[in-house]
Amino acid sequence: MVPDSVDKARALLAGARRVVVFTGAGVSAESGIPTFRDSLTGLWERFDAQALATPEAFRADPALVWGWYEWRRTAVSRASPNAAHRAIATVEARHPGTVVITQNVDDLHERAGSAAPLHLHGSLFAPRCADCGRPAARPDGTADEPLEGRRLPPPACAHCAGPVRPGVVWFGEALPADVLDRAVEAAASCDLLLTVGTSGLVHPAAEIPHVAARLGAAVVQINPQPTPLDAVADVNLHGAAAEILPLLTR
Ligand code: BV8
Ligand code: ZN
Repeated sequence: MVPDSVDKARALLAGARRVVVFTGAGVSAESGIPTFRDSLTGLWERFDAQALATPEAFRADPALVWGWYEWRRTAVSRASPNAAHRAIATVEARHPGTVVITQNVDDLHERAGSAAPLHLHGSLFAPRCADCGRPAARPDGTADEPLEGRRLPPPACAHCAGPVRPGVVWFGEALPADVLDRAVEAAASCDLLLTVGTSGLVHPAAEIPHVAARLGAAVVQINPQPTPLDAVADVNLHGAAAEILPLLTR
């Protein structure tokens, strides 16, 4: 028996002209990628976010931070997209003009068939020089988990020999302005925004669903837990993305 809220969400999707799908770490949870805030698996529980996801941390201990990101890149490379990523690619195929906006730094949307997701927080696969900013070679192979601080010295930039850093947006760093502008523009002009697997706590990304709601879009949230985005959601589907999203695209 499908709850009527799923029927309502399905009807909103069927009638939508311009769809935005906004995703967070929860959409990759069923691919085995730990989220940031869930108990037990949350990445931050095992490592102190402020100790690793800031420019200061990288300057203080580049090998620890590079080691952690290489471990995460390896985990993503060994993972596969799940039914949620595939259902999102189905939405894009059925609704031309759909824009996928993700806070995630993995490439699982792309590997599931999403054409060009907007990565608000960068990517594990786009390292760059911390000094001159030039793109660096995409690391290949696999790095073991840095056990309690095992360090991997970052590669040196081929151009200026500076340290190569992960191509992600750290706390205290500005989001890429062009990407954020395109994301806000998409949210402002959509008539349906699906927010999937985000705690809605990290700004300015967390503003995206609010922009859509303020400008009249319907908002459907998919998350097993309540979040601050409950306040703007027209439909709240409490459950796992890999279970619920395929119900919407059936
Ligand atoms: C900036 C890349 C200024 C790196 C990340 C006080 C108030 C407001 C803001 C701030 C504040 N204090 C400080 C700030 C600013 C700060 C911020 O927002 N802090 C928060 C924590 C309060 N923001 C910044 O620093 C940003 N920059 O403000 O710069 C500036 C301006 C101009 C010039 C210079 C500077 C930069 C923020 C970006 C940080 N980088 N990631 C990396 O990945 O290592 S953030 C990180 O958190 C990830 O990107 C992650 O995606 C993101 C958000 O988390 P979620 O994706 O939502 O994941 P989370 O684990 O939280 O939640 C998962 C959800 O999934 C849960 O709700 C769970 O219930 C659900 N779930 C679980 N399983 C499933 C599921 N859902 C569906 N299905 C399932 N199976
Ligand atoms: Zn350089």
